Amino acid sequence: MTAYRPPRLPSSEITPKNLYLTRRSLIGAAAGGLAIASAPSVFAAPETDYKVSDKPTTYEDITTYNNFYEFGTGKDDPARNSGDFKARPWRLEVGGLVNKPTVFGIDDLISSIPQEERIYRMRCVEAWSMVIPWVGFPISALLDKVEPLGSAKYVAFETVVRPEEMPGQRGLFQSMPWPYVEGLRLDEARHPLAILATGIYGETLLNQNGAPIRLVVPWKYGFKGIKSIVKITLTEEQPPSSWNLLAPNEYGFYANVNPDVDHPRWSQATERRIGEANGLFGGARMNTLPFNGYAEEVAGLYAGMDLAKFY
Ligand SMILES: Nc1nc2c(c(=O)[nH]1)N[C@H]1C(S)=C(S)[C@@H](COP(=O)(O)O)O[C@H]1N2
Ligand SMILES: [Mo]
Repeated sequence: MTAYRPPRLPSSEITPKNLYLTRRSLIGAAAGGLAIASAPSVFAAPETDYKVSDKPTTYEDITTYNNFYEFGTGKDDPARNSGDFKARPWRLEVGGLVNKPTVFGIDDLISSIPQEERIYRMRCVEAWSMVIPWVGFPISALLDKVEPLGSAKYVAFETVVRPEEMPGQRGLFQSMPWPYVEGLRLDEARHPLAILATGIYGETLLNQNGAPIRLVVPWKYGFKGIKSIVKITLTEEQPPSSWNLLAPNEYGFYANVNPDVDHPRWSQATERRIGEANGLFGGARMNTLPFNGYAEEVAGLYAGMDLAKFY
């Protein structure tokens, strides 16, 4: 099997779009059972610090099997119900405990920071997973612009509230309190693996995946990946996170992928890779790795912490 590798960090360029189109048709061909003998040269990328040898999930699966409750609670709701959502123009407000609070226009922000491609394994708390070629930039690059104060210990994130465009935020369809909120410790947010994504497979992020900008933290469960962010605030206190507010015994603030700590209602020891051939037991089941396979890079962030307590 071909090794798929994201570029060495820091990388300076996005892979040209036509390469992604080629990739997509190759991945599609692979999914259809055709030979992909020609794939290695297309996928070849420089040696990297962050290797992913898994085959990327198809663009089709990544953009049609989603969690985005602002558009409904079904996996196919976000793709079906996000057509009216307007991801441009977009303002991202970054403030709180910083020297330079700033309101960024999304396209100015994107063009001011080199975009990188990162193929990451993603793991949802419901025990399914995908491998996604994200385009984006380290959160650190944004934090450097606003200069966090020494007193800042956490980063709080907030999704847009727009009931006119988001049916899941209207009346009876409301499934949780809005806005959706999330948070990271500042050192987690500063880790080079933590990115703000603006695209997938070289394409501008689609609405269902959190356009125009969303969080990606590959060693944590998917619900930390807050979408369509309008506000980022540096704080001294640990910020709230939506799923933790809703069910604190099921979803913790840390949400690190951990096969040894089960969700109260199901095991987290194995995962089902979306799009992989269905086997005898209903899907390509694989063992879940500590920190989703990124332990070498991130375990040090949690040295001395009881991860069963801080789940
Ligand atoms: N604003 C917002 N962000 C969200 C969610 C949501 O419902 N609302 N769902 C989360 C969950 S549970 C997951 S698994 C991921 C899914 O991201 P994807 O659909 O792009 O794969 O988004 C996360 N971010
Ligand atoms: Mo999730």
